[in-house]
Amino acid sequence: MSAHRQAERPAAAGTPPAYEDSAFLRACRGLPNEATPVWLMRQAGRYMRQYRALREKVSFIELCRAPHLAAEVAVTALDEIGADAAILFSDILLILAPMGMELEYPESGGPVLRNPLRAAADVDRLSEARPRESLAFVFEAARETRAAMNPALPLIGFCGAPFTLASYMIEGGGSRHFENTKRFMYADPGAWRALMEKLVRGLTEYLNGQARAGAQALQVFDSWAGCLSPEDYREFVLPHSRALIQGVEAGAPVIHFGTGTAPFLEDFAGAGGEVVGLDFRVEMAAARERLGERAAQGNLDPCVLLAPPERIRACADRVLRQGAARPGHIFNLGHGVLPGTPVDSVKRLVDFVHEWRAEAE
Ligand code: 1CP
Repeated sequence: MSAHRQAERPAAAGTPPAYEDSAFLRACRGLPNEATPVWLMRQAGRYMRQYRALREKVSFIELCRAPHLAAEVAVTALDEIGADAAILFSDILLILAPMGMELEYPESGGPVLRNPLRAAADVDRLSEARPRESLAFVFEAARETRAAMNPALPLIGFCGAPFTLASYMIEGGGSRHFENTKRFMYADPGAWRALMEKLVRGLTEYLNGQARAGAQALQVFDSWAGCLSPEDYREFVLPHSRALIQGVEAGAPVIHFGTGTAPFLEDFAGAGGEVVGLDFRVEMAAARERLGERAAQGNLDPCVLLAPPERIRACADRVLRQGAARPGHIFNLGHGVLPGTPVDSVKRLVDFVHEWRAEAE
Protein backbone atom coordinates (compact mmCIF):
# COMPACT_ATOMS: atom_id res chain seq x y z
CA MET A 1 0.00 0.00 0.00
CA SER A 2 1.34 3.44 -0.90
CA ALA A 3 2.20 5.96 1.78
CA HIS A 4 -0.58 8.13 0.41
CA ARG A 5 -3.24 5.47 0.98
CA GLN A 6 -1.94 4.84 4.47
CA ALA A 7 -2.19 8.53 5.28
CA GLU A 8 -5.81 8.45 4.16
CA ARG A 9 -6.57 5.49 6.38
CA PRO A 10 -4.79 6.06 9.67
CA ALA A 11 -7.16 3.66 11.48
CA ALA A 12 -5.90 0.74 9.39
CA ALA A 13 -2.34 1.72 10.30
CA GLY A 14 -3.14 1.25 14.01
CA THR A 15 -3.63 4.70 15.50
CA PRO A 16 -7.10 6.14 15.04
CA PRO A 17 -7.24 9.93 14.65
CA ALA A 18 -7.57 11.78 17.98
CA TYR A 19 -11.12 12.96 17.22
CA GLU A 20 -12.43 9.38 16.81
CA ASP A 21 -13.00 8.98 20.55
CA SER A 22 -14.31 12.54 21.06
CA ALA A 23 -17.38 13.00 23.25
CA PHE A 24 -19.24 14.46 20.26
CA LEU A 25 -18.68 11.47 17.95
CA ARG A 26 -19.35 9.04 20.82
CA ALA A 27 -22.71 10.76 21.41
CA CYS A 28 -23.51 10.57 17.68
CA ARG A 29 -23.01 6.81 17.94
CA GLY A 30 -25.23 6.60 21.02
CA LEU A 31 -22.30 5.82 23.36
CA PRO A 32 -22.18 7.15 26.94
CA ASN A 33 -19.96 10.10 27.96
CA GLU A 34 -18.90 11.41 31.34
CA ALA A 35 -19.69 14.99 30.31
CA THR A 36 -22.28 15.96 27.69
CA PRO A 37 -20.66 17.37 24.53
CA VAL A 38 -21.78 20.84 23.44
CA TRP A 39 -21.54 23.08 20.39
CA LEU A 40 -23.85 25.86 19.27
CA MET A 41 -25.46 26.43 15.90
CA ARG A 42 -24.08 29.73 14.53
CA GLN A 43 -21.26 29.63 17.09
CA ALA A 44 -19.22 31.68 14.59
CA GLY A 45 -21.05 34.86 13.79
CA ARG A 46 -22.01 38.41 14.59
CA TYR A 47 -22.29 37.99 18.36
CA MET A 48 -18.49 37.61 18.37
CA ARG A 49 -16.23 40.67 18.41
CA GLN A 50 -13.51 39.06 16.24
CA TYR A 51 -16.10 38.18 13.57
CA ARG A 52 -17.52 41.72 13.47
CA ALA A 53 -14.00 43.14 13.14
CA LEU A 54 -13.24 40.87 10.17
CA ARG A 55 -16.59 41.75 8.56
CA GLU A 56 -15.62 45.45 8.65
CA LYS A 57 -12.97 44.52 6.11
CA VAL A 58 -14.58 41.79 3.95
CA SER A 59 -18.10 41.04 2.80
CA PHE A 60 -19.83 37.84 3.92
CA ILE A 61 -19.51 36.25 0.49
CA GLU A 62 -15.78 37.10 0.27
CA LEU A 63 -15.33 35.55 3.69
CA CYS A 64 -17.02 32.34 2.56
CA ARG A 65 -14.93 32.22 -0.61
CA ALA A 66 -11.57 32.70 1.16
CA PRO A 67 -10.69 29.30 2.74
CA HIS A 68 -8.03 30.69 5.10
CA LEU A 69 -10.46 33.33 6.46
CA ALA A 70 -13.32 30.84 6.75
CA ALA A 71 -10.99 28.50 8.65
CA GLU A 72 -9.85 31.33 10.91
CA VAL A 73 -13.44 32.26 11.79
CA ALA A 74 -14.46 28.66 12.55
CA VAL A 75 -11.36 27.93 14.66
CA THR A 76 -11.51 31.25 16.54
CA ALA A 77 -15.12 30.54 17.54
CA LEU A 78 -14.29 26.97 18.59
CA ASP A 79 -11.36 28.06 20.77
CA GLU A 80 -13.07 31.15 22.19
CA ILE A 81 -16.13 29.35 23.54
CA GLY A 82 -14.51 25.95 24.19
CA ALA A 83 -17.05 23.88 22.24
CA ASP A 84 -16.68 20.15 21.55
CA ALA A 85 -16.88 20.51 17.76
CA ALA A 86 -16.19 23.11 15.10
CA ILE A 87 -18.64 23.82 12.30
CA LEU A 88 -17.39 24.72 8.86
CA PHE A 89 -17.81 28.43 8.16
CA SER A 90 -20.02 28.67 5.08
CA ASP A 91 -23.72 29.11 4.28
CA ILE A 92 -26.51 26.79 3.16
CA LEU A 93 -27.41 29.07 0.24
CA LEU A 94 -24.03 29.06 -1.54
CA ILE A 95 -24.92 25.96 -3.57
CA LEU A 96 -27.77 27.88 -5.21
CA ALA A 97 -25.47 30.26 -7.14
CA PRO A 98 -23.91 27.62 -9.42
CA MET A 99 -27.43 26.31 -10.10
CA GLY A 100 -28.22 29.69 -11.67
CA MET A 101 -29.78 31.60 -8.76
CA GLU A 102 -28.70 35.23 -8.34
CA LEU A 103 -27.70 35.12 -4.67
CA GLU A 104 -26.88 38.27 -2.71
CA TYR A 105 -26.16 39.01 0.94
CA PRO A 106 -27.12 42.67 1.53
CA GLU A 107 -25.37 44.36 4.48
CA SER A 108 -28.72 44.65 6.24
CA GLY A 109 -31.61 42.21 6.06
CA GLY A 110 -31.37 38.54 5.15
CA PRO A 111 -30.08 36.89 1.95
CA VAL A 112 -31.90 37.61 -1.33
CA LEU A 113 -32.35 35.60 -4.54
CA ARG A 114 -33.05 38.07 -7.34
CA ASN A 115 -34.60 35.56 -9.79
CA PRO A 116 -37.01 33.42 -7.75
CA LEU A 117 -38.51 30.28 -9.32
CA ARG A 118 -42.16 30.69 -10.27
CA ALA A 119 -42.92 27.99 -12.88
CA ALA A 120 -41.88 24.55 -14.08
CA ALA A 121 -39.84 26.12 -16.89
CA ASP A 122 -37.72 27.92 -14.26
CA VAL A 123 -36.81 24.52 -12.78
CA ASP A 124 -35.85 23.15 -16.21
CA ARG A 125 -33.52 26.10 -16.72
CA LEU A 126 -31.60 25.41 -13.48
CA SER A 127 -28.15 23.89 -13.83
CA GLU A 128 -26.88 20.91 -11.87
CA ALA A 129 -24.88 22.25 -8.91
CA ARG A 130 -21.71 20.17 -9.60
CA PRO A 131 -20.08 21.19 -6.30
CA ARG A 132 -16.76 19.49 -7.09
CA GLU A 133 -16.16 22.18 -9.70
CA SER A 134 -18.33 25.06 -8.48
CA LEU A 135 -17.76 24.90 -4.71
CA ALA A 136 -14.13 23.80 -4.52
CA PHE A 137 -13.52 26.73 -2.13
CA VAL A 138 -15.84 25.10 0.44
CA PHE A 139 -13.90 21.84 0.31
CA GLU A 140 -10.66 23.81 0.64
CA ALA A 141 -12.13 25.63 3.68
CA ALA A 142 -12.95 22.22 5.22
CA ARG A 143 -9.36 21.04 4.62
CA GLU A 144 -7.85 24.21 6.08
CA THR A 145 -10.19 24.20 9.08
CA ARG A 146 -9.42 20.54 9.79
CA ALA A 147 -5.68 21.26 9.57
CA ALA A 148 -5.84 24.34 11.82
CA MET A 149 -8.14 23.09 14.61
CA ASN A 150 -7.60 20.97 17.72
CA PRO A 151 -6.95 17.44 16.35
CA ALA A 152 -8.91 15.88 19.22
CA LEU A 153 -12.16 17.55 18.13
CA PRO A 154 -14.40 16.84 15.14
CA LEU A 155 -15.35 19.20 12.33
CA ILE A 156 -19.00 19.37 11.26
CA GLY A 157 -19.80 19.95 7.57
CA PHE A 158 -23.33 20.92 6.54
CA CYS A 159 -25.88 21.70 3.89
CA GLY A 160 -29.45 22.95 3.70
CA ALA A 161 -32.17 20.31 3.34
CA PRO A 162 -33.90 20.26 -0.06
CA PHE A 163 -37.12 21.77 1.31
CA THR A 164 -35.47 24.72 3.08
CA LEU A 165 -33.35 25.48 0.00
CA ALA A 166 -36.36 25.20 -2.34
CA SER A 167 -38.23 27.66 -0.11
CA TYR A 168 -35.45 30.27 -0.55
CA MET A 169 -35.38 29.63 -4.33
CA ILE A 170 -39.14 30.11 -4.68
CA GLU A 171 -39.72 32.90 -2.14
CA GLY A 172 -36.58 34.79 -3.19
CA GLY A 173 -35.47 35.05 0.46
CA GLY A 174 -36.81 34.38 3.94
CA SER A 175 -40.56 34.08 4.37
CA ARG A 176 -43.31 34.17 6.96
CA HIS A 177 -46.03 32.02 5.41
CA PHE A 178 -44.14 30.28 2.58
CA GLU A 179 -47.18 30.81 0.39
CA ASN A 180 -45.28 30.84 -2.92
CA THR A 181 -43.47 27.64 -1.98
CA LYS A 182 -46.69 25.87 -1.08
CA ARG A 183 -48.53 27.21 -4.12
CA PHE A 184 -45.73 25.84 -6.33
CA MET A 185 -45.73 22.48 -4.56
CA TYR A 186 -49.52 22.04 -4.85
CA ALA A 187 -49.85 23.45 -8.37
CA ASP A 188 -47.20 21.34 -10.04
CA PRO A 189 -46.08 18.29 -8.04
CA GLY A 190 -44.04 17.11 -11.04
CA ALA A 191 -41.99 20.32 -11.20
CA TRP A 192 -41.65 20.24 -7.41
CA ARG A 193 -40.28 16.69 -7.58
CA ALA A 194 -37.87 17.68 -10.37
CA LEU A 195 -36.62 20.59 -8.25
CA MET A 196 -36.16 18.46 -5.14
CA GLU A 197 -34.38 15.72 -7.11
CA LYS A 198 -32.02 18.24 -8.71
CA LEU A 199 -31.21 19.65 -5.29
CA VAL A 200 -30.66 16.18 -3.82
CA ARG A 201 -28.19 15.26 -6.58
CA GLY A 202 -26.08 18.35 -5.90
CA LEU A 203 -26.38 18.14 -2.10
CA THR A 204 -25.37 14.47 -1.95
CA GLU A 205 -22.14 15.19 -3.82
CA TYR A 206 -21.65 18.32 -1.68
CA LEU A 207 -21.92 16.45 1.66
CA ASN A 208 -19.72 13.57 0.52
CA GLY A 209 -17.15 16.08 -0.75
CA GLN A 210 -17.10 17.84 2.63
CA ALA A 211 -16.57 14.50 4.41
CA ARG A 212 -13.72 13.61 2.07
CA ALA A 213 -12.19 17.07 2.63
CA GLY A 214 -12.08 16.61 6.41
CA ALA A 215 -15.52 16.79 8.05
CA GLN A 216 -16.23 14.02 10.59
CA ALA A 217 -19.99 14.68 10.86
CA LEU A 218 -22.56 16.34 8.62
CA GLN A 219 -25.58 18.41 9.60
CA VAL A 220 -28.60 18.81 7.31
CA PHE A 221 -30.49 22.03 8.16
CA ASP A 222 -34.22 21.85 7.46
CA SER A 223 -34.72 25.18 9.19
CA TRP A 224 -38.20 25.87 7.81
CA ALA A 225 -39.74 22.36 7.69
CA GLY A 226 -42.01 23.35 10.58
CA CYS A 227 -44.16 25.51 8.28
CA LEU A 228 -45.57 22.30 6.78
CA SER A 229 -48.48 20.15 7.88
CA PRO A 230 -47.50 16.59 8.82
CA GLU A 231 -49.25 15.30 5.67
CA ASP A 232 -47.39 17.69 3.40
CA TYR A 233 -44.09 16.91 5.11
CA ARG A 234 -44.65 13.21 4.40
CA GLU A 235 -45.76 13.69 0.80
CA PHE A 236 -43.58 16.50 -0.52
CA VAL A 237 -40.44 16.51 1.62
CA LEU A 238 -39.64 13.33 3.54
CA PRO A 239 -38.75 11.14 0.50
CA HIS A 240 -36.25 13.74 -0.71
CA SER A 241 -34.59 14.33 2.67
CA ARG A 242 -34.37 10.54 3.04
CA ALA A 243 -32.73 10.19 -0.39
CA LEU A 244 -30.16 12.83 0.56
CA ILE A 245 -29.30 11.23 3.90
CA GLN A 246 -29.16 7.75 2.35
CA GLY A 247 -26.76 9.10 -0.27
CA VAL A 248 -24.19 10.02 2.38
CA GLU A 249 -21.30 7.56 2.21
CA ALA A 250 -20.68 5.48 5.33
CA GLY A 251 -18.46 7.04 7.96
CA ALA A 252 -19.65 10.52 8.85
CA PRO A 253 -22.73 10.52 11.09
CA VAL A 254 -25.58 12.78 9.93
CA ILE A 255 -27.43 15.20 12.21
CA HIS A 256 -30.88 15.91 10.79
CA PHE A 257 -32.00 19.26 12.23
CA GLY A 258 -35.32 21.03 11.80
CA THR A 259 -37.38 23.63 13.63
CA GLY A 260 -41.09 23.28 14.36
CA THR A 261 -40.93 19.54 13.81
CA ALA A 262 -42.58 18.49 17.09
CA PRO A 263 -46.00 17.80 15.46
CA PHE A 264 -44.40 15.25 13.10
CA LEU A 265 -41.18 14.31 14.88
CA GLU A 266 -41.51 10.58 14.08
CA ASP A 267 -41.81 11.35 10.35
CA PHE A 268 -38.96 13.84 10.52
CA ALA A 269 -36.78 11.25 12.25
CA GLY A 270 -37.94 8.71 9.67
CA ALA A 271 -35.98 10.58 7.00
CA GLY A 272 -32.83 9.27 8.69
CA GLY A 273 -29.69 10.54 10.35
CA GLU A 274 -27.81 9.13 13.33
CA VAL A 275 -28.81 12.23 15.34
CA VAL A 276 -32.05 14.23 15.34
CA GLY A 277 -31.60 17.98 15.92
CA LEU A 278 -34.44 19.50 17.96
CA ASP A 279 -35.67 23.04 18.33
CA PHE A 280 -36.85 24.45 21.68
CA ARG A 281 -40.59 24.02 21.06
CA VAL A 282 -40.43 20.38 22.16
CA GLU A 283 -39.44 19.18 25.62
CA MET A 284 -36.24 17.18 25.54
CA ALA A 285 -37.73 14.42 27.73
CA ALA A 286 -40.72 13.96 25.43
CA ALA A 287 -38.51 14.08 22.34
CA ARG A 288 -36.12 11.45 23.68
CA GLU A 289 -39.06 9.23 24.54
CA ARG A 290 -40.47 9.60 21.03
CA LEU A 291 -37.08 9.03 19.36
CA GLY A 292 -36.28 5.83 21.31
CA GLU A 293 -32.62 4.83 20.96
CA ARG A 294 -31.79 7.61 18.50
CA ALA A 295 -29.24 10.24 19.56
CA ALA A 296 -30.65 13.75 20.02
CA GLN A 297 -29.17 17.25 19.77
CA GLY A 298 -30.54 20.41 21.36
CA ASN A 299 -32.43 22.27 22.52
CA LEU A 300 -32.11 25.40 24.68
CA ASP A 301 -34.06 28.42 23.42
CA PRO A 302 -31.40 30.84 22.03
CA CYS A 303 -33.24 33.70 23.79
CA VAL A 304 -32.37 32.13 27.15
CA LEU A 305 -28.80 33.33 26.50
CA LEU A 306 -30.16 36.88 26.86
CA ALA A 307 -31.32 36.07 30.42
CA PRO A 308 -29.41 36.54 33.72
CA PRO A 309 -26.87 33.77 34.58
CA GLU A 310 -29.10 31.96 37.11
CA ARG A 311 -31.87 31.61 34.55
CA ILE A 312 -29.44 30.29 31.92
CA ARG A 313 -28.14 27.68 34.37
CA ALA A 314 -31.63 26.60 35.42
CA CYS A 315 -32.82 26.19 31.83
CA ALA A 316 -29.63 24.40 30.74
CA ASP A 317 -29.88 22.08 33.76
CA ARG A 318 -33.37 21.10 32.68
CA VAL A 319 -32.25 20.26 29.13
CA LEU A 320 -29.26 18.31 30.47
CA ARG A 321 -31.30 16.28 32.96
CA GLN A 322 -33.89 15.36 30.36
CA GLY A 323 -31.24 14.69 27.70
CA ALA A 324 -29.30 12.37 30.01
CA ALA A 325 -32.24 9.95 30.25
CA ARG A 326 -30.24 7.78 27.84
CA PRO A 327 -26.83 7.97 26.12
CA GLY A 328 -26.45 9.98 22.93
CA HIS A 329 -27.24 13.56 23.91
CA ILE A 330 -25.41 16.49 22.30
CA PHE A 331 -26.20 19.81 23.98
CA ASN A 332 -26.98 22.67 21.61
CA LEU A 333 -29.43 25.52 21.24
CA GLY A 334 -32.79 24.92 19.59
CA HIS A 335 -31.73 27.31 16.78
CA GLY A 336 -28.78 29.59 16.02
CA VAL A 337 -27.07 31.99 18.46
CA LEU A 338 -28.69 35.43 18.10
CA PRO A 339 -26.45 38.36 17.06
CA GLY A 340 -27.07 40.28 20.32
CA THR A 341 -25.99 37.42 22.60
CA PRO A 342 -23.30 38.27 25.21
CA VAL A 343 -20.18 36.16 24.56
CA ASP A 344 -19.69 35.70 28.31
CA SER A 345 -23.09 34.06 28.57
CA VAL A 346 -22.11 31.61 25.83
CA LYS A 347 -18.82 30.77 27.57
CA ARG A 348 -20.52 30.28 30.93
CA LEU A 349 -23.09 28.01 29.29
CA VAL A 350 -20.40 25.81 27.70
CA ASP A 351 -18.54 25.59 31.04
CA PHE A 352 -21.76 24.73 32.84
CA VAL A 353 -22.52 21.89 30.40
CA HIS A 354 -18.99 20.51 30.78
CA GLU A 355 -19.13 20.59 34.58
CA TRP A 356 -22.61 19.13 34.81
CA ARG A 357 -22.90 15.45 35.84
CA ALA A 358 -25.96 13.21 35.89
CA GLU A 359 -25.28 12.32 39.56
CA ALA A 360 -25.61 15.98 40.51
CA GLU A 361 -29.41 15.64 40.42
O1 1CP B 1 -22.01 38.62 8.58
C1 1CP B 1 -23.21 38.41 8.38
O2 1CP B 1 -24.11 39.19 8.65
C2 1CP B 1 -23.62 37.09 7.79
C3 1CP B 1 -24.54 36.36 8.66
C4 1CP B 1 -24.43 34.90 8.30
C5 1CP B 1 -23.58 33.97 8.90
C6 1CP B 1 -22.60 34.19 10.03
C7 1CP B 1 -25.13 34.24 7.26
C8 1CP B 1 -26.09 34.83 6.31
N1 1CP B 1 -24.71 32.92 7.25
C9 1CP B 1 -23.76 32.72 8.22
C10 1CP B 1 -23.01 31.48 8.50
C11 1CP B 1 -23.74 30.21 8.62
N2 1CP B 1 -24.99 29.97 8.10
C12 1CP B 1 -23.24 29.01 9.20
C13 1CP B 1 -21.83 28.78 9.73
C14 1CP B 1 -21.54 29.49 11.00
C15 1CP B 1 -21.81 28.73 12.28
O3 1CP B 1 -22.80 28.02 12.42
O4 1CP B 1 -20.99 28.93 13.19
C16 1CP B 1 -24.28 28.07 9.11
C17 1CP B 1 -24.26 26.66 9.66
C18 1CP B 1 -25.35 28.69 8.41
C19 1CP B 1 -26.58 27.98 8.03
C20 1CP B 1 -27.75 28.75 7.54
N3 1CP B 1 -27.79 29.82 6.70
C21 1CP B 1 -29.08 28.39 7.84
C22 1CP B 1 -29.46 27.19 8.66
C23 1CP B 1 -29.36 27.53 10.13
C24 1CP B 1 -30.48 28.36 10.65
O5 1CP B 1 -30.18 29.42 11.23
O6 1CP B 1 -31.63 27.94 10.50
C25 1CP B 1 -29.93 29.29 7.19
C26 1CP B 1 -31.45 29.31 7.21
C27 1CP B 1 -29.11 30.18 6.45
C28 1CP B 1 -29.55 31.28 5.57
C29 1CP B 1 -28.95 32.56 6.02
N4 1CP B 1 -27.69 32.97 5.71
C30 1CP B 1 -27.40 34.14 6.34
C31 1CP B 1 -28.54 34.49 7.14
C32 1CP B 1 -28.66 35.70 7.99
C33 1CP B 1 -29.50 33.48 6.94
C34 1CP B 1 -30.87 33.37 7.59
C35 1CP B 1 -31.82 34.27 6.87
C36 1CP B 1 -33.26 34.01 7.19
O7 1CP B 1 -33.62 34.06 8.38
O8 1CP B 1 -34.00 33.75 6.23
